[in-house]
Amino acid sequence: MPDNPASYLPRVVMITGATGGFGEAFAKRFAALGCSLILHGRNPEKLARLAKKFSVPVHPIIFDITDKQATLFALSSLPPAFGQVDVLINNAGGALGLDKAQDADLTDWEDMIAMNDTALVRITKLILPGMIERRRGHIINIGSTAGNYPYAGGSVYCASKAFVHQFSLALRADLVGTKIRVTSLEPGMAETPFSLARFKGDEAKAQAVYAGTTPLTADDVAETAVWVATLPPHVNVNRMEIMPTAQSFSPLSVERAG
Ligand code: 8X3
Repeated sequence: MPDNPASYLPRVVMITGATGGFGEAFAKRFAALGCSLILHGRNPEKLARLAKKFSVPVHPIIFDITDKQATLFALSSLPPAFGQVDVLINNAGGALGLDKAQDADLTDWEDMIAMNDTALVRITKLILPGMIERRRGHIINIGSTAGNYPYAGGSVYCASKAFVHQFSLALRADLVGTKIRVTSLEPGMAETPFSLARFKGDEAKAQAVYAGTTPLTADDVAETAVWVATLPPHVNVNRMEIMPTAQSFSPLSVERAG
């Protein structure tokens, strides 16, 4: 057990979807701690712009997370200085559409499962062996309140995030005795490009989600990620659900005659 809290600090942090709202906030917070960063994104220019913001060592990795071969290649060719990932933040993914199941686009459903679940388990599977070998590592999976409380129009998005929640907990069960930590970090409403992506570029619809209220910021969520990742190594936050104070629960819906 390390006595010096400085030894709790992760040395290399890998963030998927780093050019998105949460991703960039995670990168800023962990860079402020002096961590080296592996930043994943799909857009090389955006990723290069992001990487330039930090004075810590950064290794950008560019691939489509739904592409298995590209993922395998990028993660098997990490330079030695970045090869020992201490914290993996599985952040890439998102929501596509808010239509009822009967009206939703099947391709959107398949794409959400591919990004939010298939890619997440694949990346986890590739990074985990090194962590186990070193007996050091923390996997932070970005879930959502949508994985805990279903809502109309959320069918596959909610289900994909419920998967993240349960996968994270089952992973914990498997990893007991390895020293590896797993956290399912489950934010509610947060103002990021999430809604713009969900509504496929419709600014008015995206802005309406956050109008007249105070949502979480990406930095609020990043602050909690840093907290769970810098706790003493014998402490594991299994799941952390966060909402803005202005958000809460709805009653169940009931169909009534007339
Ligand atoms: C984002 C939260 O409520 O928009 O994961 O689904 S919500």
